[in-house]
Amino acid sequence: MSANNTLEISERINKAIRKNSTDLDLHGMNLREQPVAIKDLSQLRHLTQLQSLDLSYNKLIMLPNGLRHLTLLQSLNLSQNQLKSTDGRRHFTQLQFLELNNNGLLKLPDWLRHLTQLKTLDLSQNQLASLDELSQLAQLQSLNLSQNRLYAHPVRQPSFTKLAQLQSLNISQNRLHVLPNWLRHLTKLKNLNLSGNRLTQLPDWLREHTQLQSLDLSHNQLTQLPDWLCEHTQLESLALSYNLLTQLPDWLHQLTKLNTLYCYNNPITDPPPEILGDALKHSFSTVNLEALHRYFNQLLQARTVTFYEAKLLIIGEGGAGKTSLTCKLQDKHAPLPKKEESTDGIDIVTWHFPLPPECDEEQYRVNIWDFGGQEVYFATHQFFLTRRSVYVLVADTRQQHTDFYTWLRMQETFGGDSPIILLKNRNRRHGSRFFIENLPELRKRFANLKDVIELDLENVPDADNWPTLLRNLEYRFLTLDHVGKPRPATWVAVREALSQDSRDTITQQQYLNVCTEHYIKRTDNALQLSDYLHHLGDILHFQKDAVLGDLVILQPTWGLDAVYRVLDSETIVKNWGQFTRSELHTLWHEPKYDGHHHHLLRLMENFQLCYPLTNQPDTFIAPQLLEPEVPDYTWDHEDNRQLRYHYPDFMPRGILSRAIVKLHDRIENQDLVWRSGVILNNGYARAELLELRGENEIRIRISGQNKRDLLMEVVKALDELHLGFPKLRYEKRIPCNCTACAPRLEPHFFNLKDLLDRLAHRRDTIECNNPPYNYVAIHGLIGDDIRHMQKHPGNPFDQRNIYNVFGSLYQGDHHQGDKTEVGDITDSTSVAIGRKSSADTN
Ligand SMILES: Nc1nc2c(ncn2[C@@H]2O[C@H](COP(=O)(O)OP(=O)(O)OP(=O)(O)O)[C@@H](O)[C@H]2O)c(=O)[nH]1
Ligand SMILES: [Mg+2]
Ligand SMILES: [Zn+2]
Repeated sequence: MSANNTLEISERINKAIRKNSTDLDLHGMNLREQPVAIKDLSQLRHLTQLQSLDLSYNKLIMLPNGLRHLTLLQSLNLSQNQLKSTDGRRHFTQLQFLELNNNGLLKLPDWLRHLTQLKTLDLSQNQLASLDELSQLAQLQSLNLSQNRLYAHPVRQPSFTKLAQLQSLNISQNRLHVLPNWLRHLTKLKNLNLSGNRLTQLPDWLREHTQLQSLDLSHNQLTQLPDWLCEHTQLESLALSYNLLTQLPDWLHQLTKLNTLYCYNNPITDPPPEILGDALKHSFSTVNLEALHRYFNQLLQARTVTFYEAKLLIIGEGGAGKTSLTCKLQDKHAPLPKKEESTDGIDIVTWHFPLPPECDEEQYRVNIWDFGGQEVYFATHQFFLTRRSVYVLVADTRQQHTDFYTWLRMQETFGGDSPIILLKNRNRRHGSRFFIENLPELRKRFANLKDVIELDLENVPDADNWPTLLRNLEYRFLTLDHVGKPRPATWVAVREALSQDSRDTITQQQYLNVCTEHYIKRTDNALQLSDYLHHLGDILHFQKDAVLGDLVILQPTWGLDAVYRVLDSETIVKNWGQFTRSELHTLWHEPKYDGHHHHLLRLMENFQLCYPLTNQPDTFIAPQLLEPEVPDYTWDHEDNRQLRYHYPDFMPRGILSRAIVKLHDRIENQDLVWRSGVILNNGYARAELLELRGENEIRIRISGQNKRDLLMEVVKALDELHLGFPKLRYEKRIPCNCTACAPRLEPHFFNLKDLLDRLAHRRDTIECNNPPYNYVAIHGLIGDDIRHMQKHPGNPFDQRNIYNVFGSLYQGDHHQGDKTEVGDITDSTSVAIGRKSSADTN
């Protein structure tokens, strides 16, 4: 230490003493000797107000003695000295910032243990191997251990469980081959510098460190990044330079906060160099993340995966064992449900089964819809009998009366070509065997009926046929048409995101946002996907509905439970289906329904389950629950118009109650309506609609003036309803008006289609079926119901006419006589109706 130096040191210290300073800077003063020998340094003890002291860049080998009096010291810089070891006990109890870097420390000073207020500690560039002294520093936020001799000792590891505040840790350049275990507990870390070690992989427990905002992995020997890193969505900066990576993984685009990415000096081939550009040329250049996202985006869109997901619908009479089957599919050892646990409405659960190894995915996801078997539900259930699904019809063998024909007709009507497995439950080996007498006939008639399996669900998993049932089910699922078809990979990402979402509902906008996040940016694509998921039973989204279109129901049971709750309500049943808005508030009292009552009501209206009374505010009727008894009413039998809808083999439930909902504002006095009939009144004419289940018919009579207008209104409503049953066979029948029939209450009825066929073949008359078998003029039967004749819509030069008769479209040319049915005009509802009724012939 030169004389000059000594002078300057004492001057600075004395000045600080005079001024009662809080700061003192003695850095780079060449302080070298044994501090006890420096008189001036011992003066430090008078600086009792000192809060900040800089002794860096000197040649101290021990701490100056005077320091121990500086009890208010908050910041102490001792970096760049030669404090090989540090002596004694010191009590810097207020110390918050301590720099001990670059001192050649072999061991941490013992007094570090007591620095309980310490927030920042720099220990870099020493020769430390052990860190035990740090384990009590509960306030520590930032710790620099760069350039030491740390190694991951397998046994002797400090416990850092108390370092809960630590946010920044630098352990770069320590020659670590693996990360030390003590890092595991530091899950609050935001900044972690691991660069310049010898890491070949990252430990799985680093997955928990999801708060990380910056992670420096540069200068290691990583060959690939672990996939779980995609969960570190807080990451803003990621340094990967100087490793052995060949690929940047596509999940990087999920790190939406990432703004700085280094990848210099890696043998990366994917993405190609064109995408990474400068980032491969200079160590200081970062990856252009926008370009990278675009690249991944395109890749994702081009990439397709196969979707393995479908709906299983379990139908059958009450108590047949539907829920039992559902339980056993999910867990073959599950106990059977109790008798009193009859299913309310519909339960939806998922079941997974493993896929063969050659498939893209590991598991097939089945959404099981377990339908309540009580009769009151049947009309409503129909809405959920979807196509492109697998069905199981469960029959209890002890009940001989299961009407297989009706069940199978219903399944065919609503399920399209979906396969159905018939499960004969409770088929005790030694009990009474039951046979389905007409099974061969049923099989012939119903192509959908694929397998018949006899089983005792009670004995599952030991029941003989249980493996057969599983095999059959799996086969049916794997051979569904839509399954295994490639879909954009983005769809899977969205489906995953939605199924992770625990909310019951989200808005359409929120749904679109989820899609955008997963690179489905166009609204039409997003809606196409929601339609698909709606079909799979994953979600409910009635896109086209004015009220419901904005709501994406992520948990279908959220909506279904609410709807069935109304139909099940004792009060509402007792009130013959009448209820008020305030009763709904009581029924839907849970917070999950808050703010959604209008949606749920709309859902019910959408399913044609209820209608509002026009003469009583906030009051509704669920027509399925109306009084069964026919009320007294008068009817004028003079000069009625009649039309009947006949269902030759199967009449679905609820057609009339749904027609009532559609036509509710015409109901006479808003009260002339009962479970199987209604009287409509438009001020000129009255219409009587009756549902005769025994006859498989809806019968319509009109009396009064301008009968045709009201008839057309009724026909329009019914035809629209039938559009929902593409496989339903029905015919429209019109009464004969011959002299023999006219006076009769039960005239002969012609099938409208036969009449039109005859006209098409230039036959203007038809023979009545009642004696004396009069010939009747067809134009007289339907003449004024030919609503309009128009030119062929597709070709203005085509002179042939289009007839619309009771909603059925025909085209014909009177001069040439070649009248053919219109089947290929696509864009009008009435044409579609014509096509439906033409299915009668098929
Ligand atoms: N002993 C015996 N009992 C059975 C068997 N299958 C079902 N059960 C019982 O029959 C009762 C009705 O079965 P569920 O599975 O609830 O019938 P479900 O078809 O779901 O009935 P709903 O939900 O009312 O339509 C329950 O108490 C079952 O435990 C069987 O194979 N053997
Ligand atoms: Mg059940
Ligand atoms: Zn007749």
